[in-house]
Amino acid sequence: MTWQYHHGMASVIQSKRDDQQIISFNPATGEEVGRVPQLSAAEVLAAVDRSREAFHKWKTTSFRERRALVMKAREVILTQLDEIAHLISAESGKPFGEAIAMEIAPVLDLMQHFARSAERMLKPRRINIGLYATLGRYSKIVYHPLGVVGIIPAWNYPFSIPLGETAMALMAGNSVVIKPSELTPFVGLQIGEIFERAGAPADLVKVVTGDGRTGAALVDAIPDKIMFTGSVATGKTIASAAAKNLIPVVLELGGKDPMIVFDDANLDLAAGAAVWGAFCNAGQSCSSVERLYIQEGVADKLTKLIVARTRELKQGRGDREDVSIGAMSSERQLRIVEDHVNAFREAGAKIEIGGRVGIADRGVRSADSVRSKSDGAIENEGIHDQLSAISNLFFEPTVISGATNDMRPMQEETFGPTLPIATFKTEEEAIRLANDSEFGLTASVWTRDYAKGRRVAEQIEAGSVCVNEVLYTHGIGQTPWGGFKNSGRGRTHGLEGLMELVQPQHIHVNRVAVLPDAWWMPYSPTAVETFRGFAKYFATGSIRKISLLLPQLSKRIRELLKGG
Ligand code: TXE
Repeated sequence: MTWQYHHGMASVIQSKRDDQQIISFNPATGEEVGRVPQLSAAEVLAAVDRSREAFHKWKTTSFRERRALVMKAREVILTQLDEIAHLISAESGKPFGEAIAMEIAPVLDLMQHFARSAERMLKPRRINIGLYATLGRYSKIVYHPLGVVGIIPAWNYPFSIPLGETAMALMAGNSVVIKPSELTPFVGLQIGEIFERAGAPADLVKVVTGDGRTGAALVDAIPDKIMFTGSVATGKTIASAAAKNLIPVVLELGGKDPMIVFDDANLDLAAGAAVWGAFCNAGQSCSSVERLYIQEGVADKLTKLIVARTRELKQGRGDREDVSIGAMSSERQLRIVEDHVNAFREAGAKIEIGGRVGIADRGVRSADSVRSKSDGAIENEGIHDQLSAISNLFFEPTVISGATNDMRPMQEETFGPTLPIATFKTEEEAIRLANDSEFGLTASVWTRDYAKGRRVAEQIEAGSVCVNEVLYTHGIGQTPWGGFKNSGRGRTHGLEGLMELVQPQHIHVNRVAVLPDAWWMPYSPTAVETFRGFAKYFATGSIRKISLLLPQLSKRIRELLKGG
């Protein structure tokens, strides 16, 4: 059986699985994108075995060869730019333009950066070993690849996240097995095809499709590293499964990212940033603005600016170029957003705009048109009884005022197009409210006082904090990405991310290997006196003090030489 894109209306439920296959749907239209196999544990194990064979050849390649492959893959992407963007849009629901801006352009930049810089970043380097150097020794670090890197991404950035990690892993000399999200399997397969078209050796980049069971099988197949993006719950499951075989894991687990606006900020800019930061990718970004804290004096003004900008946004199918907000990627995610908005309402917060499932009047399609089309499609496909239909997967961009941290949705990740607003009086209160969360991925601080901005940024418990910017730093592949607290463990991107994909080896050389070391056996009263000297003089790191030890040291060496 071939697994190809398939067109035809089916349902607005985006992903339906059985034991053999996964059906991928366009969440904005209900069209079936195609079907892929649900691979078994045995098939995943075989893929990892083949990947390991590919690794043994790839690890011997030069940086030049690796660079050539990654740069060629970039070219392949550029020749298919619109096609890839449409596929990303079709499987995830995001606007086509956003797929180019937020996924393809940043990952192309990441690829060229690591293709050009990995050799320098992984160059063997000498370590300053202090006084040990006076004994004629030196140390250096060399970096070895790990082996097979298993990548388990989510559906929200189905192209840029796994592709960026793949490019970095390859530059470090590893092979890769990707298990794409069951909501976006064709985007995952596309990554494999890109490397195939770029001339990658067989099995160097493998893609295994399936749901969480396939992901679990990948962990159990004992790759040499797991790079995971997804929920805290699944992150914990993967970390504990990986621990059985001591497989190292990098976890990127989302966030509840705060944006703090002080009263001296440029409010026009802050309004635009809050709207983009909260609603980009329909809010389904781990670093999207999930909580907005505005200093009391400017809260009303900024809220009005935000509402006005939100009113201007068009929502609809991702393949339209004038659409800013697409569909949610799955019904499950839509239901979480609905639940959180209802919880805000019940807790007494005010819905300033939005708040409903469907597309508001300003949108480009009405909810009814989506509903009738998809209902018809279900009948046509004859799978009505297998798939539970919902009207559509759009949720209006929603601005909520009067939020407080004790409201449940101010603590749980929403991952949707909501912008809850709370207020604060002082700098200390803003920091306390921002840090009152189990998450700590990113944050942003808005002020014209840069010293204050940096001071506040450094007190926020988050892996990346922007001053007068928001959300986009995942797109700067040169910088490390990862979270504090429950937002994850380890880093992707940047030097720190590249270090996750290598095994450092320490090489220690004694260039004057003619005398025994004073700490060798047999021990004696002279030895013990020398060891006292190590503690008192050598361990100070001072050349002057170590010189006081020299008579005792030579006595001890003579003793060892006589004994030998
Ligand atoms: O994630 P899951 P879901 C958050 C967001 C969202 C929630 C759930 O709040 O509502 O997570 O999203 C694979 N062993 N984020 O259900 O389940 C699965 O097949 C191995 C934040 O999509 O974590 C998919 O490929 N793999 C986030 C991937 O894990 C398993 C991005 C993610 O699925 C597995 C997305 C298992 N036992 C959601 N079970 C972020 N960090 O940005 C599932 N998978």
